[in-house]
Amino acid sequence: MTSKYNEMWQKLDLDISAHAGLLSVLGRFYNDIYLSQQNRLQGMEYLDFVLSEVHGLRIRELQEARSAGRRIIGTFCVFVPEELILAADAVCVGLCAGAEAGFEEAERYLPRNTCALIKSFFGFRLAGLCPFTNSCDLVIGETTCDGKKKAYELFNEFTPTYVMEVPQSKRESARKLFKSEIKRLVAALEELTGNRISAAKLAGAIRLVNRRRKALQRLNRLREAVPSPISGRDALLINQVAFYDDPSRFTASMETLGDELEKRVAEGTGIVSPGTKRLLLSGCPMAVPNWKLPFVVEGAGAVIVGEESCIGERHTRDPVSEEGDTLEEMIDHLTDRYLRIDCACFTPNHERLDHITELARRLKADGVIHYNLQFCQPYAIEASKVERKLAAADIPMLRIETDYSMQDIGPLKTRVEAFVETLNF
Ligand code: BJ8
Repeated sequence: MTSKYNEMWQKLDLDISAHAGLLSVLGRFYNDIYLSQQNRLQGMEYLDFVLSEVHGLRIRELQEARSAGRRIIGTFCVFVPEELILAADAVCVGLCAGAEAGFEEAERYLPRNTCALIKSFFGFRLAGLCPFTNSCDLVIGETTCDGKKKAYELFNEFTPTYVMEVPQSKRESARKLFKSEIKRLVAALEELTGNRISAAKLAGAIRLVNRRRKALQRLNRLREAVPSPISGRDALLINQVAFYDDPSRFTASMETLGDELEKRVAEGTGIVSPGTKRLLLSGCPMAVPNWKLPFVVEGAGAVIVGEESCIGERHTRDPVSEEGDTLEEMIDHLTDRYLRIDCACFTPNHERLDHITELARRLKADGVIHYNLQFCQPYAIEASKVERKLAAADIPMLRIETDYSMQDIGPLKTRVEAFVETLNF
């Protein structure tokens, strides 16, 4: 790939050869974690292709869209309503934040004890490793956790960054604030793109994003089957790619994959044997290419059947109401839908506890692994409540706190294996 896309990277002011090391490590991981799986769904070939061209064809598509006058907008959080970006005829891409890359550069600006996800998006940008970020005309950040909201101030020095205010509670006054923030974003997008967000455009964008949610919800529902028809690794990859692939093309591929999965479930075929322990992952998002924990968990002989996370259920769970004809009504629907997100940055956040329990039961999970990135306080503190809620429902939980490095892979394996072992009794 290196020589094929040299010129394209140069246009983005990037040196592709600086990326070669990271790409070859990723290629090796991908081979070990993904391509080595037996009995994989045929539809996963599309995902393999998209991932193999993540820094090639997809970037070319973005450049072509830019040349055609469309703006490219990057995001890091599921609070940013993608529907508005699409309605402004811009392209929305979720940016990489899942690898230990450029941390040395990032630590020149950020404290060492910053969550790996924040260090990663900073590091990718500063070390010149992310063609997605360099393709962006604007990044839309949000005031969720303190680390992110302060990091965006600095990030703005390198890439134009707009910050959307997300309230900390769900009171009526908070809803008003969030609705006004959605309107402020509408105005900012119209100014950036020169396109008006009309009711007709927004209705079309709502339908498009809902269709993708529906296709992903269908895949997630099919994972209720015993034995599980798809590995957690593959499901995570699907949820990760959903953020940066073209939404129409991706949705069509996921609908085909859903048909294949449905057939498998009807035949009673699984990716694992029926007695395999089923686990739900819950907690911090696993941004691409963070595949570490699923690799460890499934290597320990269990199967992941769901992700209570923003790269998973929280991203796809709630559709936006398609009722109403006016822009005002649609903005109300967007406000309500996005405020249903149960991120740990909210207080109180009872809904998340109920969702985890309900999800674990529906997926027939034998246990839950609560995943925490080191230095992420919202999820670390909320983990105590999650643990108590699950204990009351008689669902075992294991707390894992880690980062993106591979240094703790041995102890992680030992802890996960021991947890899976206890589920047999
Ligand atoms: S809606 S989970 S995507 S904020 S892991 S950076 S919280 S210190 S990512 Fe998130 Fe939006 Fe919430 Fe979802 Fe901070 Fe924690 Fe790091 Fe995090």
